[in-house]
Amino acid sequence: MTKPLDRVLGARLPDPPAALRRGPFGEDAFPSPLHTERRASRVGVWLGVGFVVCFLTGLVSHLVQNPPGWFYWPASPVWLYRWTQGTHVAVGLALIPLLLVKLWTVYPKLFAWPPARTPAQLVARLAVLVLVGAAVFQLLTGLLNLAKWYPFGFFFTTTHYWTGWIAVGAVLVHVGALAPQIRRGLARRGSPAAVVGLDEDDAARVVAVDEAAEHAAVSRRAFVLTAGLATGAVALTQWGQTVSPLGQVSVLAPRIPGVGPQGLPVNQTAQRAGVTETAVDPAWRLTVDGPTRLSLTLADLQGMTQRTERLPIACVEGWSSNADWTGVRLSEVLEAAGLAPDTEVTVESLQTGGLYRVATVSPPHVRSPKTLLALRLNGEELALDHGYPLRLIAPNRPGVMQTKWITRIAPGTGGIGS
Ligand SMILES: Nc1nc2c(c(=O)[nH]1)N[C@H]1C(S)=C(S)[C@@H](COP(=O)(O)O)O[C@H]1N2
Ligand SMILES: [Mo]
Repeated sequence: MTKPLDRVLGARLPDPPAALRRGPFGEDAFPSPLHTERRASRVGVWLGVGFVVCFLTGLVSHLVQNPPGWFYWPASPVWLYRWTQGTHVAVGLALIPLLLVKLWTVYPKLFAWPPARTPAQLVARLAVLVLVGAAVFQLLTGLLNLAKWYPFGFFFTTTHYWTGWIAVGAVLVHVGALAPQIRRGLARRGSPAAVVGLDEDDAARVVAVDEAAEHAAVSRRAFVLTAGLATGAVALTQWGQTVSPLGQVSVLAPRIPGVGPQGLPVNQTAQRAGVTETAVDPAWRLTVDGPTRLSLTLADLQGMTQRTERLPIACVEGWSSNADWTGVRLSEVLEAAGLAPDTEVTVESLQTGGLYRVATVSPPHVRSPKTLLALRLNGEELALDHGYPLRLIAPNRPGVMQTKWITRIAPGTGGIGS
């Protein structure tokens, strides 16, 4: 066989030190009938689909929170973001066992020497390195974010977003570079040579390896079953964050629907936001900076027409929960201040720091009759932790943009969502 890379490099690559090729790093460590192109390709398809789903749903979430000029995000259906973000987190978690399974099926290849025999192989192996690195990084940081544990020194959202692009790019290079192997692996049994132009030797080798694996039928079935169960179990523990009956099994879900003050989980508490005194101060007012400047007391707001809407809080961390919210329509408050009922506005919290103290409400959401400045939750006055005295609740919007402890509304953009 010709070895173009060897020619470029002059001599044969030296073997790596024997000390590094021992135990789990040896080429023949963990022999298994499951180290086949067939297994690797099939698991790879699921993994690839999962990563693309995570990428697209993640992109949606990023665009909603950092909308460029061309981006339009509607106010209905009210459950859309709840669904895309729930999918993002559930699929991401299910990918963790799936990635481990995939690494297992290709284990011997990770330590193959020489690392590449052709430039194409070199690209493919470098892509694998980037791919595995980015995939592990995404799944790990995503998982830690769910647990609200930030041992890393960077801002989660930005890093997770950009690494998503790297991961998806590496998936594309990987699939492109390994297209023949993947096609072979996905082909019906018995016809690998016919699928791509393999030479006789390679074809015979692939058939032999795959047949040996297929004969280990119990092992194969057990493998598929175990991988499927592990992946499903992880997904289930996450869906419990959204589907109440599953709350019981949601060991990986830090928040459970129905658990929290007024039957709703709390993300940031009033204590941590530092608003325990300002929020209950009788001097609290809602200021609206319109042509008519409004300064409304709690009683003023309670005296306006009250509306009730059933809307979810859909946190970017994947948990979500429906609740009945009662309060005044944002558009009606703006109209009272002389602002058009679809003016883009910024809502501002009593909170003095933090990334989510200010948020932009874009025209589709300002216009929506379902967008409320809520005073009540599930039939009771808002709990302090849920944003007393006044919070925003709008349809089809990430939890981070449902600002609590509101004290001021002004036209224009600011904070998250602008
Ligand atoms: N002022 C302010 N509002 C905020 C936050 C915050 O940190 N500060 N957190 C947001 C996040 S991340 C979520 S998920 C929702 C959760 O609302 P809840 O705590 O009432 O369930 O509130 C949002 N509103
Ligand atoms: Mo959130």
